[in-house]
Amino acid sequence: MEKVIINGELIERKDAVMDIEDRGYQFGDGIYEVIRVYSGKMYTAEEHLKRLYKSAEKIGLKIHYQKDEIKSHAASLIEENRLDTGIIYMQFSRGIAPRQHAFPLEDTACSYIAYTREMPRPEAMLDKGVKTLLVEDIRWLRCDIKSLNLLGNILAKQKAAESDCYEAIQHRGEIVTEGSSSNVFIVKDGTVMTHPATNLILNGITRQVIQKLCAENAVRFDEKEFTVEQLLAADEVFLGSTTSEVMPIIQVNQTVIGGGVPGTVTRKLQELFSQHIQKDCTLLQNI
Ligand code: DCS
Repeated sequence: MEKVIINGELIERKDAVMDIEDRGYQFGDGIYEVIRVYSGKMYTAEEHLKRLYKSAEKIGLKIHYQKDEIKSHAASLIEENRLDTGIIYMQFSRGIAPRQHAFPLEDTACSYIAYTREMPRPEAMLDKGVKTLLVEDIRWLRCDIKSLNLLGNILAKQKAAESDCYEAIQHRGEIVTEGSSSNVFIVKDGTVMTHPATNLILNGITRQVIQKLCAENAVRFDEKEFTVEQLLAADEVFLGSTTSEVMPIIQVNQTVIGGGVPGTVTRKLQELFSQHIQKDCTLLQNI
C-alpha cells in the first residue's frame, strides 16, 4: 500500500485527510519542493531543502521541523514505497485557520504533506529534444519563491500543451525569463546564457548544478538576460529542471533550433549531468 506523510506521520494514502480550511487549499498560501529520486536516493536533497527553508522565510512561514527530520521522513517514505526512480513532492502551508487573508493571529502550526511518485528519466526526449511555445510571462514579481500559487505557470503550460509543445518559454516583453516549470538556457558561440537569479525566476537547483558543471569544465557561463530574438537565433537551446534534467529544445514556435538536433554543448552538459547524478546517487545504470 502506498504511504504518504501528513505532518510528519507516515500513513496510508487512503487515510490521508486535509482540512478544508487549510490555507494551502484556500489561498495557495504555502511552498513546495520536488526532489528527484534515482536508485532510491534523493538527488541534491540538501540544496532543495535549503531552498525550501529560504522560500518559507520569504513568506514568513515557520516550518516546525528540522531539516534533518524532513530528510529522514523523506528517506523513510521512499523506502516504504519502494521507490527506485521518481520524485518526492513535499509541501508546507501556513496551516489551518478560519478563512481571512491576513496571517492567523495565533501561532498556527504549518501543514506538511509529502508523497512519492514513480517517474522514469525522460530518455527518449532527452535524446531527441522537445518543442516549445513562447508565452508572455504574466506571473507575479516574486517568482524566486517556490510558491504553491502556480496559476500563471499552469496557464502557460496549458497553452504549450494545446500546441503539442513540451514546455512554454515565458518572456516579459523582449526578455526571456524561464519555462513554466523549468529554467531556459541558450548557447551562442560556445557560451551558455540564462536569466540572472533575480525575483523574476526561480533559481533552479538544476540551473545551479549546470552552472557548477560549466565552471568545472571550462564551459563559458553567463548569467545575463537575453531577448526573444537572441533565443530564436541561438545555436542551441535547452531547459533545466528536476524532472526534465538537461532537456534539448529543438523548436521554439515555428523556428527550428540547431537544425532540429541537440547541439554539442547540450550533449556535453547532459553527459556531465548524468555523471553528477551517478556521483550523488551512485546510479548503477546510466543513459
Ligand atoms: N522554474 C520554475 C518556475 C519551476 O517550477 C522549476 C521547477 C524550475 C524553474 C527548475 O527548478 P529545479 O531545477 O529546482 O527543479 N519546478 C518543479 C515542479 O514544479 N515540477 O518539477 C520541478
